[in-house]
Amino acid sequence: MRILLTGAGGQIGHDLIGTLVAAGHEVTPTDLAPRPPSHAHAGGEWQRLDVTDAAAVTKLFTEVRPELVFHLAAILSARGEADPRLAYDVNQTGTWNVLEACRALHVGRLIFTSSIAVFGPPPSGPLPDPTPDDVPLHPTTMYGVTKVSGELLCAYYRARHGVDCRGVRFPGLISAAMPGGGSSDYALFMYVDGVRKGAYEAFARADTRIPLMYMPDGVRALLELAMADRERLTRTIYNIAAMSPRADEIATSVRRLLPDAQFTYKPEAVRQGILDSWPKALDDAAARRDWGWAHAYDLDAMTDDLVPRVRRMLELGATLNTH
Ligand code: AKB
Repeated sequence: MRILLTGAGGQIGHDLIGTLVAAGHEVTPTDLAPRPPSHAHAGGEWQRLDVTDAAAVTKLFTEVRPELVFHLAAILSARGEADPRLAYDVNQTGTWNVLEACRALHVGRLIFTSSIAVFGPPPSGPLPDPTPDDVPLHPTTMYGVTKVSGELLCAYYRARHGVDCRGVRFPGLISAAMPGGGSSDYALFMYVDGVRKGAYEAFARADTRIPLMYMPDGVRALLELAMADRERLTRTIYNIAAMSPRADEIATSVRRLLPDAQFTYKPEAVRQGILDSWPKALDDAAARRDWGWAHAYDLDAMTDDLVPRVRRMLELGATLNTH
């Protein structure tokens, strides 16, 4: 199958490209920046693409003629609060441009990556715990606002133009790869700095609890949803869940493998505010029912797999900064 990825230089692209290439697909990873060295192993014919440039999106889609598109390009929550205009351009206009190209060129299927950031505390009180798919959406970030809009645009293009758009609301994703401006990054840095420095001061409180997922589960969710029969899907966008540990529970899990690692907590106002606005856990019953979604990794299984991978990544000289 001919598959095109936008935003392939990010954390999801790092693992998704390799999986698609290994499965024998003809993959075109695209991003604004050249292929990062961390993605060198993944394969595919890398192309430069700025999703905010409608003409460039149409031109590349016309050349590649993808049958399936994974739309990953996005400015995440924390970076989006620092530069809301950029977040609006990439997430809102970029999604519009990709949907328009899919409509005009009759792309078979589009996978949209939404996020728990679509949720926020409703005026009536706290979010239900766990939070189901259908609650009023009150995002507190520009990232969340544009993801809500992207979800609605997907449903609109599907109903109005027959574009087979479907998507997941991702929890915070954790993997041995460079994260990019997310509020959930504290969780990954507990592993990275736990390994390389033996210590990490988290920008979140010890009792912070949000939905998290290990990347192999996240990649599998995208592939399973992409291949699911349309007739079985009762929704356009699905909650998917795996685990919801508190920050200090992640520390305990990491210390099983790194007993000397020290974790301290110094909440930073903006990112803590974002984290507190998100659900503590997601109800993903619809995904489990419609397309058989089931996570494989709980917290300790993720830790056991991830710590050696982070070690290897650091030995290979990856340049990760602590945010
Ligand atoms: C972020 O922290 O902004 C992202 C997300 C949860 O969508 N990782």
